[in-house]
Amino acid sequence: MSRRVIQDDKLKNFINGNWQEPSGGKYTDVTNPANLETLVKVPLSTAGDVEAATEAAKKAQKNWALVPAPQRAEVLYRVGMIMKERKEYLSQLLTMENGKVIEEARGEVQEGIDMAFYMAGEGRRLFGQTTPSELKDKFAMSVRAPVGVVGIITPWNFPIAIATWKSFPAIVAGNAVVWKPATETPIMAFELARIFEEAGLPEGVINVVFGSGSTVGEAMIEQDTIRVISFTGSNEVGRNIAGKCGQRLKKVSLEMGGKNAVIVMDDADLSLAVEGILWSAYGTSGQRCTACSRVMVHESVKEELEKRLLTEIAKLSIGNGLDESVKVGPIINRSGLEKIKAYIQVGKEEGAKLLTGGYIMENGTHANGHYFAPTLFTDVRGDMRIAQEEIFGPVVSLIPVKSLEEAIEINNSVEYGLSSSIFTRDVNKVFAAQRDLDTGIVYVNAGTTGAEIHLPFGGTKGTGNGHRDSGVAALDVFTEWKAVYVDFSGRLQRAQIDVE
Ligand code: UN1
Repeated sequence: MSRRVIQDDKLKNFINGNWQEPSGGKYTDVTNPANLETLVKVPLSTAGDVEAATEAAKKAQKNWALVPAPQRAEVLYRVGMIMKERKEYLSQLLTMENGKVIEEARGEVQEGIDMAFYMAGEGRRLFGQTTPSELKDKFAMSVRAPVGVVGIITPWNFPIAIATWKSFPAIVAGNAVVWKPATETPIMAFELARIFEEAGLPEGVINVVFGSGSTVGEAMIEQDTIRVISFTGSNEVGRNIAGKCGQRLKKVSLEMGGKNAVIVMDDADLSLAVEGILWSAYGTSGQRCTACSRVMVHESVKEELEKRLLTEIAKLSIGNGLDESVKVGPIINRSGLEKIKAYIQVGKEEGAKLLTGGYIMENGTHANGHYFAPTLFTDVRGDMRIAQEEIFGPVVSLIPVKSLEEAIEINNSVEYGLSSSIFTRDVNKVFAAQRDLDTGIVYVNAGTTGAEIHLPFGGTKGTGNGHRDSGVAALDVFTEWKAVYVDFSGRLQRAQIDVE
């Protein structure tokens, strides 16, 4: 399986349709977090490589923008078809480089396939508006124009899905792309670039430059030709990008995580709530921006929920995600593990009660990978750090509450606003919650994960800066609105003046 990805054991950049070594000749290892095996080497590219990619994109974009959008879309249909044919192959590689269990890897690849077909459909829409002019014999409309060259920076936790959320709308709208994938998970980027190549995307329309944020990411910001940066990753890096892009009047779209909560009311179907919490908190080992990390539980069902969660957590099998029976895979790397461990200490010091987990798994086969035991704290207060900060691991804090109002207030008290959920059978509570929960995504009687690609993905406050990935809203990031007025009166008509 891994042989096919190896180009002399080293991945190459994809610039102007050519597979190229990084100009500085530097590489770093890509490690399977489940067993610490080296999979391949990934380039650590230079600013010069970014410049070459940007030049190629600039040249290619001029012609690409002139290809009718329905034809641009056909490339995406072909990309979707190839991804579908290769779904199992891609999923296994994804599990190897990222660690997520194979069932979830298949789900992520499917998310990319869905995005291909959805955005291909946009090739025959890309709707603008026509509207009456205030003057006689004059026509008015708005159209979406490509921005030009766009930069995308994608994370390791959804290395193929998020890449499709950003690159597909950019491409169908007539842009060319410079893409920096996360160095932890470059294999999905390599595979997707190959698929674009096979699907017949003209050279230079997508360019992949592997490397660090501090070199490749910064160089992308420096390039004046790159007019948009679309980034998913940490809040700290996102703020840095936003500041620098702001100075350069560069459009920037950010998605930077969450501190997502499930609310369990006293009338909830508790079995369903337990399933929803388990799936959205411990699935992907908690390494989703949308992962559930807080549960506001009505005090009257708190003990019962604790008991049921503990029973189910004890049944979770933890290990290499290629094994179909495994439910929880590894953490991406050592520093991820250490960060989670540090938060356990913080939680204990703050007075939270640790019910289970809380440790790095270092015995038996777990010693060969980066595994963290699924963890449950209870008697947590909404203002504790473990209930406020993003941990990005399999750690849940149960926060007892007396009412829906209190739960909503605690939900909204964090810096982030990505996803939230409520389990209740009361329709009044459902509608009040969907109105008052200050997050970009709200679920009713489901966990906090599992957004579908044809709806907007993103959030409020520290989660982003007002833009959305996926859905039709993604087109707003990668297009400029152009207002077009056609005067067919044959004389000079002055708006606001020559009106009767
Ligand atoms: C992410 O973690 O950044 O809604 C993406 C979900 C997935 C995407 C998560 N469809 O959980």
